Formats: sequence, structure tokens, C-alpha cells
Amino acid sequence: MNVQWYPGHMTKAKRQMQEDLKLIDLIIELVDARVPLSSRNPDIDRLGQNKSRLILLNKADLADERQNEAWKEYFQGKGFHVVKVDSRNGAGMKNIQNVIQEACKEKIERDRKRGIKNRPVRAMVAGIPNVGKSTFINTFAGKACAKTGNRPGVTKGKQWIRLNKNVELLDTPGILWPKFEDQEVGIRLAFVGSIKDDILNMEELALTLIGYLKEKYPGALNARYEVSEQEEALSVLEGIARVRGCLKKGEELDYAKASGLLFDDFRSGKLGRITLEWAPAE
Ligand SMILES: Nc1nc2c(ncn2[C@@H]2O[C@H](COP(=O)(O)OP(=O)(O)O)[C@@H](O)[C@H]2O)c(=O)[nH]1
Ligand SMILES: [Mg+2]
Repeated sequence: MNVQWYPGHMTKAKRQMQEDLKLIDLIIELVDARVPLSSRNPDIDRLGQNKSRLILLNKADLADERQNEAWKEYFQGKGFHVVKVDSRNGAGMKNIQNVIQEACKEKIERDRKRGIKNRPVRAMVAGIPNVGKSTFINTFAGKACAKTGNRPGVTKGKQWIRLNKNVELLDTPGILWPKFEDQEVGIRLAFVGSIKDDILNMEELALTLIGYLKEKYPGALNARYEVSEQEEALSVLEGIARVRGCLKKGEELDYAKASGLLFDDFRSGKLGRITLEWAPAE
């Protein structure tokens, strides 16, 4: 399968990101909790040297809770601060304020030694497209500002959201580029809907997803569609098409439609909380 995705604007995004990095102390990096490695770009580790780092396992509500914990430990083991969040309903937001102070402890201490008092931590949100950056900023800033009063300020032509007296957030997120040269990564990003469906072979992807679910989350397909999981992936897809009445003209089964339906259900959590990439055992 060939998943290709080479948006030209990624070079521009990278340059913008490098510029913005000069202005901030802390990178709040969003990853998709269902595919925590595939949805991150390790270039950020090089670009973000000397910055405090916080990883948010976003869309944690859609991912397997045991895996969320495993991934949290994994990233903590690599020296990141980590918080699981659901940016859509706000779960995990309260915790972030404290973790930001913790992540920036050294900077705050450095400031104190130099006699700089009360300089807020400046942060930027970063992540690949569709990971939830805008949703997070809205929810996080919305909650924080409701408490402290909304006082946006302008610095160097940049718009900052003043969250409280300790933290300012750049209102435009840094857009990271996925590692689209890696086919496996491309496939996982397609599963979670971060690559446009219209450039993909949805039926082939559906068969791959069915294979994965049968192995890692036995019972999930059966619970939703009442299909037998003992058969090969194509028969399962056929079963889904039958059960859901996906038909073309002339009673022929419509596999493309069944595939689309499967992806809608998976992405909206109707197949349960599923993680597609398991944390490596330490
Ligand atoms: N279930 C769930 N959906 C989320 C979460 N965060 C964002 N989304 C959804 O993911 C999609 C992309 O979010 P968006 O903020 O536009 O991503 P951006 O491209 O990184 O700015 C939207 O449909 C959001 O509603 C989350 O924590 N949980
Ligand atoms: Mg956005």
C-alpha cells in the first residue's frame, strides 16, 4: 500500500516553528494517545533542545486506558512530563497548570537567581495536523481565562494568551510534520483520520484494521456488528456490509461503504477504547 502525503507547506511550517521556538520556554507537545509514536515527529527533540517539555496524550478518551498509563510511563522514562487529556471535554486540564510549573522549575529558579521576578512561563502548543491543537487551546485557555480574566497581549507581533500570572501561551500552534516517509506510520495516521481519506485505499486499510482488532481487541468487532471474528478479514468486512445493509445497485455488497462505516465507528470510539500502537516494554 502506498500512503503518500507531501504537503508543500510543511517546509514553511517548520521555519515558522523554529522562529516561534525562540520566544518560548516550554513546548506543550500534543500526541494522539492512540498512536503516540506515529503522531509525533522526533525532529521536535532536536528543535526543542534547551526547552522544557510537556507531552499531552490527547484523545485519551478514545485510547485504551491501560495503554495510556503504559505510554505515560514510557515518556516519563524518557524525561518528559506527561499528562493524559481529553481536550474535547476538558478532562486533565486542571492538572496541567501544576505540571507546567514543575516542568519549568529550573527556568523559574534561574530567573530568581538573576533577580527576575514573576516573569511568566511562555509556552507554545505543537503537534501534527488533526491531533487536537486548536481544541486544546480553546479548552485550556477557556478554562484558565474564565478564572483569571482574559487579557490577551501583543508581543513582537505575536498574540499571547495570558492564562494566569504564571503562564502565557502563544495563540498559534506549531505545526509538526508527520514522518510520512514511513509507510507503517502513514497507515496508522490514516486509521485515526489524520490523513485525508480520499487519497487512500479505504478497503485495504479496513482489512488491515480488522486484522489488528481481531488480534489485539478480540470481541470488539463482534460486539458492534455481531460478525464472527474467526474468519479472515475479508469475510469480516463482508459480514459488516451485510449486517449494515451496505449494498450497491443490484444487491452487490458495497465494501467501500462498509469500510467507511468501520472507520467512522472506530474514530468516534464506537468500537471501544482502542490503542493502535502499544508502548514498548521497558
Ligand atoms: N475524542 C476526542 N476528540 C478530540 C480531542 N481533541 C480534539 N479532538 C477532535 O479532533 C479533531 C481535530 O481537532 P483540531 O483541534 O482541529 O486539531 P488541530 O488540527 O491539531 O488543530 C476535531 O474533530 C476535534 O473535535 C480529544 O481529546 N478527544
Ligand atoms: Mg487547528
